[in-house]
Amino acid sequence: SNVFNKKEFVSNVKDNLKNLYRKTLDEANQQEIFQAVSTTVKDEIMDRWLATQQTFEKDDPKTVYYMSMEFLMGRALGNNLINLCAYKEVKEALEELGLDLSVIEDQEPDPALGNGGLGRLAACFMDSLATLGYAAYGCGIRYRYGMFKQKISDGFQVEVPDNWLKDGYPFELRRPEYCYEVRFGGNVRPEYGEDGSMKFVHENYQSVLAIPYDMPIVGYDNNVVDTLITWDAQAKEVFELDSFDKGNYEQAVAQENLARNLVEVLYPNDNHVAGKELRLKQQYFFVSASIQRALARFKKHHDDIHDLPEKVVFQMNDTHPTVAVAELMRILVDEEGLGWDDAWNITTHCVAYTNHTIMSEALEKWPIEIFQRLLPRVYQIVDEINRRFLIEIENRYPGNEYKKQKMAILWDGQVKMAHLAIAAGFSVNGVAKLHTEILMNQELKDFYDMYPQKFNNKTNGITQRRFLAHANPLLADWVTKHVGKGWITDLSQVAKLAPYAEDPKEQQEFMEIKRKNKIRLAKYIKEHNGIEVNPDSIFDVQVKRLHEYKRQLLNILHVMYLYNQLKSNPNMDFYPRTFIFGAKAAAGYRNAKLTIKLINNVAEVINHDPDIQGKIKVVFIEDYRVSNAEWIFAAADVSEQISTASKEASGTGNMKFMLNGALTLGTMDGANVEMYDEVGADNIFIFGMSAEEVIAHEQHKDYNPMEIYNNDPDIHKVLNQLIDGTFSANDKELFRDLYNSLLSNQGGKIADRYFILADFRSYANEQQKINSYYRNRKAWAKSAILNVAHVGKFSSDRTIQEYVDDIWHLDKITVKMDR
Ligand code: 26M
Repeated sequence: SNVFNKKEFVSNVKDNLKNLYRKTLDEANQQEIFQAVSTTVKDEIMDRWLATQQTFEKDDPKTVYYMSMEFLMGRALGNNLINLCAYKEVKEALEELGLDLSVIEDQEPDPALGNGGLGRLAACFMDSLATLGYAAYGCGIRYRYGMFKQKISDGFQVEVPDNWLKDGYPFELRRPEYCYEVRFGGNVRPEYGEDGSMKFVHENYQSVLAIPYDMPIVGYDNNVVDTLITWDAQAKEVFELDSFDKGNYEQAVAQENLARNLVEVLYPNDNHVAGKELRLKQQYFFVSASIQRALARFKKHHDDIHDLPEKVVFQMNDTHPTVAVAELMRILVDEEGLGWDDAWNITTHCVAYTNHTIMSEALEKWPIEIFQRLLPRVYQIVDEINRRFLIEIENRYPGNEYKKQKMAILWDGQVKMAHLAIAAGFSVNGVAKLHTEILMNQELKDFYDMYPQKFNNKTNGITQRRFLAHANPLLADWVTKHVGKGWITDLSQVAKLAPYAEDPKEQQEFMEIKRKNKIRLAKYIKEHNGIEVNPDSIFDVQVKRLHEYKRQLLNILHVMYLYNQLKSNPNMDFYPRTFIFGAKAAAGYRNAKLTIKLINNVAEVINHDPDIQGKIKVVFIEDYRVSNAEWIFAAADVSEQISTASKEASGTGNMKFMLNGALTLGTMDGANVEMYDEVGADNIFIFGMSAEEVIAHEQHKDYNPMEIYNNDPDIHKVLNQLIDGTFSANDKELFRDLYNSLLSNQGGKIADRYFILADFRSYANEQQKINSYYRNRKAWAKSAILNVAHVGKFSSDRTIQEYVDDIWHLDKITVKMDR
């Protein structure tokens, strides 16, 4: 199907340049051309978007509202062209004008309205929902500033604001006609009617207007375009400002400030809660607006609110939007006039909750004082939910005060958001098999005992459209050549690649594709880091947020160890290796930032040491983000997934590497476990303690890293190099905190709490196996191809179909278009 007629496309681009900038093609710069091309593509999307909306109107399908504080979308232009099946056509049309599509794509800012895994998962889910033909709205916040840009200065991370909207964003549509009011603060007063009735009146509040911006989510080759709603905040206009009325004026200024602050910036923490009041404001703001919009849509077709669960489901992406439970109750009780039981019955059939972490520092607990002051009426409702929940616990476990303490929603001066989500949600899911088991047997055991039927697993997935079709066109074509195009919407079809794994000619072709992708990345590294890397070396990659549990420190300590080995034994068996890192650290996370500095200092020393003859290179890629991730995955030989077992709920980067034919070096954690099951022990490198062993050590408090340090001379030497100036000649003390974190208990944190030293030897052993295995090119190629062939399960299409079958029960839609 020809989406664009080339001639027409070119003439539309020229028209758009004229209309947007009053310029001809020769006069326009690349950014202007990007805007004009994107506008042309958006116009094409518009017809499908309209047709999709008309289908919604006609068929009234059940709709999921995916509620998330984060959507880490990445660039839209290339992805939209892929899903419109127009990428090659447009690329050629532009070439005829002397333009390079990849240069134009590079003009687009990465919309980075998310931190990492959780936000990127939401983006993959939207892509799959549209591609599978389900009615879906993503609901989030239009942050003025997304995830910060990372600069590396003297080896340290510097955060730079991400002003992604500065040139205007072509793939969004402002919809002021669908605005809603959201109220904060004030007090609640009971008001009695003459008939003896009573209602609660919220007064003296501040309010803002929530203005939606719609972004199109283009399904693959099916005319379906779903919508990501991001909410902007605007002050309500205050009329008749009497110049003598100081109170009114101050009120108006306060509301302006509130609106501006609300959506100013994404909190750049990943798996860590800071408990900031503004964060709670953000949560309530987008949740309230989204629920209002969902109810308004529902009411266009229905007049009995009791039917809501048949048409609407709210999926809460972690606890961040959990205030939705109380907000929906508030609207049903206060505005729809329902009784409590009626409202509770509806609410608990409409909301479902996904848990993404067991890290205790990531559990959201709000001080009651803040919650009550900010959301007085919502708090009353939470209080009543809690009161009734405690009665339910009492009925189930009579006299068991301990259960009540552990499970209460309000306890110890705090609102526990996970408990609220589980008490109200009809579904509670983890994001990988192991993670869900840990939830059921450890972290949420009390809740599982009480509500076993709510718990279920939904192993994460990724979209092959972005992470293979767009990221790696060479491999995508190779796959298509062998199995046809079906994999683009049905990834299980890559299983048909398995026979080719044994074929020497295909092995060679595969390795040549990998080599070309490594050259592409090597150029990027040369341009951005000034470092020459050898495309014939093993590209060993760890890219993900920087967090102690993800153990980038284990990786770099091992690099130091290899360096020591090679220095003392220059002729040892060693295949050239390029260690590639990319990671942002939360701005206030000291050990994470210090680890970045350590990686950069180690790189500086090793990359310039002539003794090792360029056999090891260390590269820290600045500003790791969705757009450069696509190139990095395509070029990787080894994928480092080395979290302390039990800590990484799923991981999704692991799947993107596998899709691109990298071999995983990992622990039995998160979805690595299922990748191992799919690909088989011969094609993956597993090391380290099991989740069970880790949890046992945590419970028995019997781990002693000092013993390892004292008994293993290689480890001893590496740790000492943290404090002897080997990698910080000017300041021996620079890395003292990292050294201490491994060897001594400090401030409630126990020594080496992520078991780096415990796993070091088995990690080094697997790394040694990789070294030998890579020398056997055929064996390596075979394993790499088998990784691609067995990745089928890890498509987000599979994940979304499971959500639909087990939780959401959506209707499939078909969008017809006469063209
Ligand atoms: C909370 C409060 C205040 C500020 C920020 C937060 C916060 C933001 C993001 C907390 C956690 C956040 O993300 C957690 C996350 O990304 N979890 C990851 O989710 C992925 C998708 O399920 C999993 O694959 C990863 O294993 C998991 O770490």
